[in-house]
Amino acid sequence: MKILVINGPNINMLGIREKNIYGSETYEDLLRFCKDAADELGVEVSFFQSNHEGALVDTIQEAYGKIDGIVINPAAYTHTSVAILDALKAVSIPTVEVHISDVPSREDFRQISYIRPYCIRTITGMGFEGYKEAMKELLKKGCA
Ligand code: CA2
Repeated sequence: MKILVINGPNINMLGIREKNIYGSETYEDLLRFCKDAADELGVEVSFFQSNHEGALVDTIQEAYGKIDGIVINPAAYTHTSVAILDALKAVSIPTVEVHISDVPSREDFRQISYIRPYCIRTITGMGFEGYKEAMKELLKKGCA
């Protein structure tokens, strides 16, 4: 029952700027929130954040055979990265896509998600709570 929470570029800057969009809590607050949620749900959780597309791909590949479910917020790479989609397909680990902000109500360029077709669910606009919801979804589907 192991879940890996992956966050993409600039998520480590949460709480510093654009508080009106992403809230005032920091990346460390997000980690604490996810750890508490995982404890409550009885799952093991690990974390990875990077600003580099290749590092995200490497981490997804390394999860093969070790991780039961992935919660991923690829941040800006959501809207550009075929490489992250291909990595998820390659490892075939059940995955939920999460976005802190309400992406559907934002700019046109954010409306494409390359990973969405692969993911079992996409959660947007729930803030940190979306990560807990994603873990619950993986549990519900018997993935983790
Ligand atoms: O809503 C989300 O979670 C996003 O994945 C966040 C990304 C954005 O590119 C996606 O379209 C939606 C941005 C990550 C955080 O960006 C920050 C920018 C300034 C200050 C703090 C964080």
